[in-house]
Formats: sequence, C-alpha cells, structure tokens
Amino acid sequence: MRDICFVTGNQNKIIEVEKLIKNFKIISTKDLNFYDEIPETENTIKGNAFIKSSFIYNKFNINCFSDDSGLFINALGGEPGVRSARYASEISHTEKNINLVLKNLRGEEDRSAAFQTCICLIINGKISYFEGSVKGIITSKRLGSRGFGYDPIFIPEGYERSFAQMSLEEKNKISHRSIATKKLVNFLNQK
Ligand code: ITT
Repeated sequence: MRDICFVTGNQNKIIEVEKLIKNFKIISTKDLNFYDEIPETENTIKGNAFIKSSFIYNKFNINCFSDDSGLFINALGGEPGVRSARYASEISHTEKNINLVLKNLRGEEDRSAAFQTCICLIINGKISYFEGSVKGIITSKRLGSRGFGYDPIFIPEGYERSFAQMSLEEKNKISHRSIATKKLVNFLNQK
C-alpha cells in the first residue's frame, strides 16, 4: 500500500478520514516527527489548505494532503469561517469558541450556517483541490458529546440531532469533510 501524509495536528480529523481512505496508508505529521504548528495566514480555507500541504511537501518531499475547514454562520457575516479554530482567542479553545458563537447569536432568528472543507492534495508536485460543505442550523445550547469542535451546536439540514449526537459513521455519511474526502478518494483511486 502506498503512503500519503495527512497534514494535520487534529487527531479527530485523522480518525474521520482514515475510515474513508482504504487503499493508501495514512501517515501523520507525528510519524514524520513534525510537531510544529504551521501558521495559517491566508483568508480563505483554500489558501490555508495550500499553506499546510505545501509546507510539508517542500520540507519532507512526501505526497500529502491537508484539510482546512470552518463553520460559516450567515447572521455573523460568515464568521467564524476561516478563523474557526481561533475565533475566541489566539490559542484554539473549543469551549470558548462555542460560547462566543452562542453569545453572538443570542436573540438571532436566522440560525443558518454551513460547514465547509477544502482539501489540498500534492502528489509529485501536482496540486489538486477537493471541496465539501453541509448546510445546517446553529442550536441555542450544546447537544451531545461526540465529535469535536463545533459539532455540539450544529444540526445538519434534514436532521434533528447535532453532529455531536451522531456516531462517526452517521457524521461521515453527510459531513463537509466526508464529501471532500470522497472526492479525494475517487481521485486517488485513479492514480
Ligand atoms: P489542522 O489545521 O492541524 O488540520 P485544526 O483543528 O486547526 O487542525 P482547521 O484549521 O481546519 O483545523 O480549523 C478548523 C476549526 O473548525 C477546528 O478547530 C474546529 O473547531 C472547527 N471544525 C472543523 N471541522 C469540524 C467538524 O467536522 N466538526 C466541528 N468543528 C469543526
């Protein structure tokens, strides 16, 4: 089986994506003894996905992909969006991020939002992008304890439970990341 590096410091993303990619062995950046945080300085998720993948590709000369994702809330003008990890403070803090979203949406009728993912793949220097998104609404309080990040406050369209109330398999059927990852898998299968 061929190796491919998933450039992420987020173990939850690896768990989700490993379930979907069968014919490549996923190497993590920890397997490369790389523990630094790569500064995400672009103002789009596509730009930040490129930063992460190109950094590791150039440093280790290894085929790799990264995922940059965010929660885009309509009533907040698309926030937290590309700043989802560091919405409430410069150091990523999930509880504070969720509290700030709930506070900013207090009294707001329009709770519509979308999770978006952009994957940047670099194979032998060739760059490809794969996108996925899922619409939904933001709850007024936390529901469920599974998943990660904003999962407890996001109910996908057509469902009555939050991502944090779903099993990994259920979330993986419909999530932004799974949509983008399935496109990546189709592409890799042709390689
Ligand atoms: P890497 O950059 O190292 O991959 P990260 O957690 O910083 O890990 P992002 O830069 O993509 O990932 O930040 C996106 C943030 O958006 C992340 O920290 C979560 O808070 C949130 N997020 C992304 N995908 C999510 C999901 O599937 N469910 C809930 N929240 C998610």
